[in-house]
Amino acid sequence: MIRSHLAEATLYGILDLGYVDRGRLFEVAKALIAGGADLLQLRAKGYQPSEIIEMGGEVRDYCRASGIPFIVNDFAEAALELDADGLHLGQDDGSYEEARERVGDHMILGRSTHSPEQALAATNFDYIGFGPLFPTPTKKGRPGIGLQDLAAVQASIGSQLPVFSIGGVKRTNLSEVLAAGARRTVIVSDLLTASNIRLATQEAKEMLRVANEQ
Ligand code: TZP
Ligand code: MG
Repeated sequence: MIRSHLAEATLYGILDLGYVDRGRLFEVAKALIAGGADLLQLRAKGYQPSEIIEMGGEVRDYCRASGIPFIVNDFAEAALELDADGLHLGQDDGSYEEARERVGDHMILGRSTHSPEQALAATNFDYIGFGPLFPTPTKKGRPGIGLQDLAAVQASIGSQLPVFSIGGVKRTNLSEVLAAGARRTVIVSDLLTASNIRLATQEAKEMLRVANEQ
């Protein structure tokens, strides 16, 4: 069952339409997966569910063939129609119970959290994102929450569900994020804007592998 892949997942890649043109989605998905991304999310802010459904099919098929969970951001309707493996919800996207009722028992449900309180309140989800650690153009207008709470959140709930650090994480600061207690991370812009996405993904994955070996 694809949900069990989560336990081992360390690097979460996001196909963010703010960085990737629609016409390049498939090519970029292939590069992220070739580089070692363990999960892939389709994040298409400003698009309608119908457009997300239209653009997601090819990526979903490739993820499925590669054994990589394919997660849809924001829209249960699009996740269901695409037969996605998961749905990612922000703090304003409704409760766990509503979402679970809507998508059924098998879909992975993820939640964005921005404070230790929100993280501890989200343990019924299958995974959480915790951040943004640093201010980031990918999520404009949100302050960075810093690294100081990462270790405590990881220690208190990290054995119950995967905690992915997120927000301004780059290969150049990943060692600092790992030293602060992160075990898993989302990286968006640093991978999507790299001149070689596959190699950039490999570099990040290797840093995560080494940190998790210790
Ligand atoms: N949620 C919190 S920060 C963020 C999201 C979707 C964006 C992360 O993108 P980047 O480019 O890795 O900072
Ligand atoms: Mg949302």
